[in-house]
Amino acid sequence: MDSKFSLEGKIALVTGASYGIGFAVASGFAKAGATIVFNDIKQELVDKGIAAYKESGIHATGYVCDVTNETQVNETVAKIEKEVGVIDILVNNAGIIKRIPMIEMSAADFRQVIDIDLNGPFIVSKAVIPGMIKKGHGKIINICSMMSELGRETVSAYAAAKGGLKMLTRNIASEYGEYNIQCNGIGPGYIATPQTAPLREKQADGSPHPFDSFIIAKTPAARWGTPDDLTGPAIFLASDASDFVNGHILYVDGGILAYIGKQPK
Ligand code: NAP
Ligand code: GCO
Repeated sequence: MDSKFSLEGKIALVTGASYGIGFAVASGFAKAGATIVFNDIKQELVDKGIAAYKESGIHATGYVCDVTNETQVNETVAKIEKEVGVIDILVNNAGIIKRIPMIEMSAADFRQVIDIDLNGPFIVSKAVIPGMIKKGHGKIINICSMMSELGRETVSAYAAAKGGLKMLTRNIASEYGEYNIQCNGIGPGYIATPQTAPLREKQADGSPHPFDSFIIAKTPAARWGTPDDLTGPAIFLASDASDFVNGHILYVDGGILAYIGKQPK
């Protein structure tokens, strides 16, 4: 049974994986036997990422690549295929959020979030799928969100992008399933990373951020998730154990989507 969850001999590309969720997922893949490749938009971040992986005993190969730049993505995928090998597992993790009330948000800001969080996964998947078809197998994991299902104030662009990413996941599954490519999503709940740091900042008087208290009340597990909470589900979706799972969004949220929320005291 263990071999079904092994990633031995597999090459995994995780986008935006110098730190945060991408770094944790890639580190989990490495411990399951995969060869790790990642990208980030700045050389200094790629260098920092390589050093961080090395500190964890992981040899990772990093490339500077902006997932919204199709020329850069195609060149980087070709370089990876030449220098490391054809990609077996792709995790579309790179993403940003801009928290601005919709009627105050510029169209440029809205477009930038859609570009990175939705166009990026399209561009990278499009570059990687031909190699997977040639190889006769592939795993694509799109990092979705609670906002693939729910809205909230100030995150209109992000919710639109992550809702679209859920449907892009289902469409890749539909269009390429016959080539033994499985495309699924992971929908993390609220995870403690730099992206959510502003939502957890202590107040001036040392009390918790109101949003922090809100999320604890909305999560049955009564805690924020950690990036490590995502590694097991990601290994499952990247491994042979999920060969008949396709087009599924696996929510790893401590139960948020199942729960109406704790009654305020
Ligand atoms: P993070 O800490 O902000 O890390 C995001 C990573 O993506 C960074 O390394 C960032 O690099 C990179 N990136 C941004 N734009 C890029 C681009 N154009 N090309 C390549 N790389 C780019 O975020 P995170 O919390 O780890 O989240 C990772 C993914 O999980 C995102 O898709 C996010 O939407 C999703 N997610 C997060 C949570 C959560 O609670 N944290 C929950 C659900 C889903 P730079 O530092 O250079 O910008
Ligand atoms: C926010 C948060 C969320 C999380 C995540 C939840 O401002 O509401 O950033 O969007 O990042 O996407 O699944």
